[in-house]
Amino acid sequence: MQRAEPQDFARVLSSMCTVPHPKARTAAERFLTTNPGDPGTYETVAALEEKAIGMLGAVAGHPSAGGYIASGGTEANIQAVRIARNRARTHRDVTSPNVVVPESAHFSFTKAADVLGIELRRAPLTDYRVDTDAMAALADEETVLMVGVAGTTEYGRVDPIPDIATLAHEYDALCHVDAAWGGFVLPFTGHEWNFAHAPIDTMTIDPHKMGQAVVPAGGLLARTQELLNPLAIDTPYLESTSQVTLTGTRSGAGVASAVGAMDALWPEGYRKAATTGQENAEWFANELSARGYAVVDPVLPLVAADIPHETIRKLRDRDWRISKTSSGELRIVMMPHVTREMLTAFVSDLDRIGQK
Ligand code: 0PR
Repeated sequence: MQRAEPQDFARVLSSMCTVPHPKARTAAERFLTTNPGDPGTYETVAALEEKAIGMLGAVAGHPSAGGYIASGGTEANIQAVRIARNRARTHRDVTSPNVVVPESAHFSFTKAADVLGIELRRAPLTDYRVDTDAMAALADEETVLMVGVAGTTEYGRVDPIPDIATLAHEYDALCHVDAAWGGFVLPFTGHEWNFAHAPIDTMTIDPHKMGQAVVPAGGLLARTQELLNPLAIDTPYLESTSQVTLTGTRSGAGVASAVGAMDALWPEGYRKAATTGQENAEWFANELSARGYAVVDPVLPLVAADIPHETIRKLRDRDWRISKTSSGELRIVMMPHVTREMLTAFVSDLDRIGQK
């Protein structure tokens, strides 16, 4: 069978990447050779990055947030852990730091722990959301950060963010929210997830996922620009005197595309994508339930269902780009390119193959 070409999303059902908005693509092409890591030389893209952070802040309920456009959610999460570790080192003399995360946290926190030399403590979940009593039981005076996920990678669930923020501050730790995927969907739901709902300190919110920007465009937001200071290192030979980013040379294309996408889509375009995605999730979940498969109720536009491994393998052989949760469930992410027609064709293939 012919394999999908690059940028052919016709059978991609489990990815968190999507077709960029046309304005995001055009903007990216214009800025392909610029480097926001050198704002003294690339002034236009540097100004665009400020605009991008202002817009991301608006999406996250805090238009005056500080931050920068990162390479993705992994970098943003690593940097959030780094801020918390460095701050606790200077403010509280913490020498053996730990970070408390939900068991559902993305594996980028495992990378952060490894790179930064901190201990990761994983709190168990109840009904796919972190148990805050369990988080409290894991915390101590060396806890520098508590993390909540707003839109988990595997089940699209939202942790009790206000409770996590309160708990974190009781320990003089920071609170980080990972809304890498959920950030552009949650504004159109009733969930309490953002800076306006809780005194959270930092957030990951990625334009290159539901934001419909090109890859790479991740977002790190901080309640204040000063919160980024623990990341600053001197840059002696550049016009700018310090840098808070993890990477040096960065993608101007990603920055420009984030602005292009948000200019075009915030808020109505994102509202439409979120609404359509949720409708598709519920339709798809019903179709699978009607066939006797156990489905995890889709709170956000993401469906996990218990489909036999052999059936998933055969669907992959039919070129469906699908993946499984760590428990082995089929996981479909209702990204903006995933249409009802694609899902209908998928269900037909499932009917042809599926030996329940
Ligand atoms: N936080 C959350 C909640 C995520 O879901 C992810 C990515 C990250 C952080 C890390 O973001 P970056 O990948 O931008 O560094 N979750 C996706 C996943 O694991 C990543 C992905 C994206 C995988 C596209 C496959 C794919 O085709 O499913």
